[in-house]
Amino acid sequence: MPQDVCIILPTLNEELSIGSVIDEIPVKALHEMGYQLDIVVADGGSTDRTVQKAQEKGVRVLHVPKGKGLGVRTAIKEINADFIFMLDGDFTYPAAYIPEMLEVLQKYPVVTGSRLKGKLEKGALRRTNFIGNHLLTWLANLLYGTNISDLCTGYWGFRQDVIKSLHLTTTGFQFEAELLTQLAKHKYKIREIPITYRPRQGTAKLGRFKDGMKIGWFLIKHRFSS
Ligand SMILES: Nc1nc2c(ncn2[C@@H]2O[C@H](COP(=O)(O)OP(=O)(O)OP(=O)(O)O)[C@@H](O)[C@H]2O)c(=O)[nH]1
Ligand SMILES: [Mg+2]
Repeated sequence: MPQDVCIILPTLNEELSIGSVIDEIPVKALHEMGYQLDIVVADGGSTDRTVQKAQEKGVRVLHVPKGKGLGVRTAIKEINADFIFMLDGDFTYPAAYIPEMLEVLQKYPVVTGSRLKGKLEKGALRRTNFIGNHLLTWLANLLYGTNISDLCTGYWGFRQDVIKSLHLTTTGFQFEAELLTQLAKHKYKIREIPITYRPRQGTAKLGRFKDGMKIGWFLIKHRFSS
């Protein structure tokens, strides 16, 4: 029986990039591998032409509440697929790694694309984000006993039973940190593959310093509560 793969693309005003992200998904290769594919744009209320661009590409659009975490969580609840992927809609993460990530998911419950083990294209990660991500990753490993290299990556793949077993509550950019804390709590092993990270098209939604502090505080608070 063919297995299903769902790819969730969270978007907020990504009209410049969403079409290229969808075009880049290796549909043919995935079909040849025997997978059925569901591409879902989880749109948090774009006021530009993101939704129209996605519809023109013939993919499913879910209108989700604002906030990356809340948007992806809402999409996950509506999805039924053996393997669930999440990658940003700003063309920073090449979708070409999905077949390789699916191979990893045959053996591991979770796979991420690590930018810091891979290649950062010029201008892809600003110096402050680079340092902040290293600090937050170090803090996460220290507090949760994990051994990851890129906490804030936006490129994740899960077996359905795994993602649906996590207790996820965050609404915004702490979502990836919550994924890690929950995976660590359940002792799920995370496998990383090195990826190339590209500069984004369009404007960033992350409020750099403020969101970095919120992620750090989230990691600390959840380590010492219940
Ligand atoms: N559904 C939804 N998606 C969002 C929301 N905010 C941001 N996103 C999407 O989440 C992804 C990550 O947001 P970015 O602004 O790229 O954050 P970032 O990757 O940390 O920052 P950059 O390095 O500047 O790209 C992008 O695809 C956004 O369009 C939201 O409120 N709802
Ligand atoms: Mg981005």
